[in-house]
Amino acid sequence: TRLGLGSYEPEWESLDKREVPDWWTDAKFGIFIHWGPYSVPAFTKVGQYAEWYWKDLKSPGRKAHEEVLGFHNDFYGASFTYHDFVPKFTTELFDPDEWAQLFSDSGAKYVVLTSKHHDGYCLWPSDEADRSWGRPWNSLATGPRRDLLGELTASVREAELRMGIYYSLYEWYNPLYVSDVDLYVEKHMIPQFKDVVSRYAPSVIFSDGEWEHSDKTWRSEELLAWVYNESPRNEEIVVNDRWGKGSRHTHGGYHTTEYTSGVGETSDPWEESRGMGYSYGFNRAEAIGDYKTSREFIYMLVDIVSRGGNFLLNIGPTADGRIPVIMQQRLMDIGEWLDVNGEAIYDTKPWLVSCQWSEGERPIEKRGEYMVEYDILKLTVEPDDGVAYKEIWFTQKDDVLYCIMPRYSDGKMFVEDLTVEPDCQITLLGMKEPLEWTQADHGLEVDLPVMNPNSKPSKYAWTLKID
Ligand code: FUL
Repeated sequence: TRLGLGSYEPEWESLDKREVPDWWTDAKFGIFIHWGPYSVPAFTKVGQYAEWYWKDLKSPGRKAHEEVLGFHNDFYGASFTYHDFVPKFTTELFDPDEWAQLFSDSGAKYVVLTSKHHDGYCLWPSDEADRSWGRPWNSLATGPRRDLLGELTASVREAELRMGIYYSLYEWYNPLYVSDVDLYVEKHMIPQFKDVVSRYAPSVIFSDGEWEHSDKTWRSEELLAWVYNESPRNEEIVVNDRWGKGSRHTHGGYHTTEYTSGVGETSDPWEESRGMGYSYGFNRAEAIGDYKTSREFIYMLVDIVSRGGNFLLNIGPTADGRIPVIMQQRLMDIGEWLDVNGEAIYDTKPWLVSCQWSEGERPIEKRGEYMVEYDILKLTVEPDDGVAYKEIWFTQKDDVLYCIMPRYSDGKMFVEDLTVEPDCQITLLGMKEPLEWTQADHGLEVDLPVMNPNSKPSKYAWTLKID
């Protein structure tokens, strides 16, 4: 059902026939970046998303309104506007090559940067932004005085990763949007979108902010036909499913889940995105306890991949252009793990089941407005406290089955209900010697070498390769 290049009609019936290119489903792990003037105040305590600062400030009735307003007035003063943050968005320490190196070291295969979030501020020199806002509203003319998107795109490609953009369809306070959405789409959004896609030729478009209007209002079919038929990287370009009110999961490309771990997701392909704490934009009010650990991110990645998804892990750089060291550390740990175990992640497909449970059903924890999370750590390191825990996640590639184990039990590992060919070879990724194994009636028993923690081939999780 894959149509040829250049042959899509501006209608969902035609557009929805396009399959998500394989490179993306094979890549499994990407880095999301939320960065903009909101990285200056970088604040919310009762809210979740610090990149919503402007909206929280202006909207009585939003959960974080009182808090953000109070903080803003006390610290910056009531006459300080959101626009006044822009000169403080200085990015002087931004080194795109260093960032790209870090992303490459993390094992990620693609990067997605906010070209423009809901505040309308552009990280590239967008004429449309300046015109419709009636003031310079881009990072080359103000604040950083740099084409942040262009610089990062070049470095990311140099590091041989794919580069993508996040693009918000709506802009909270754009004068055109607020007064006449059709005019906004015609005069501002469509030419601006085509400009950013033509200039930087992204491999991924993460569209967002679609929920206030229908796909007809956004003219999404027309945009996507252009993307698929005519945009510079149209052969490999991947888009998500945020193109019109109520049409997620129905139209466009891959399905986006957000702070849900993709729980219950069955449709293929899909991608979970989330920050390292509770926010996408950097939140200075978060402390160490708000951040997930490296162990948790590695388990999340494995868990998502075992269910056929991709993981787009978000970082929030600071206004002066740093990636907070704690975020760097998480990324380095994931990369170290993938160095040894990546074979069981990249280019794999889900197996017959995603995991083997010790007992019971997967418990789900609900938290906050958006989040559906299960406490992946509790489930896996406390085998004796009576709750169900994941013993093994599965992935497969060609004729190889990978069993990824969050706990390393010296001596024996048992894979329930698994029958293998008598001549199969079983190894532990990162070690050369094949392992001894026995086929029992009710499953496969593998002898795991007794090792002290420092000589194990990786930390946090280990992979049996059954070939
Ligand atoms: C949401 C946005 O409103 C958030 O700020 C964030 O960008 C997330 C990825 O998408 O819908």
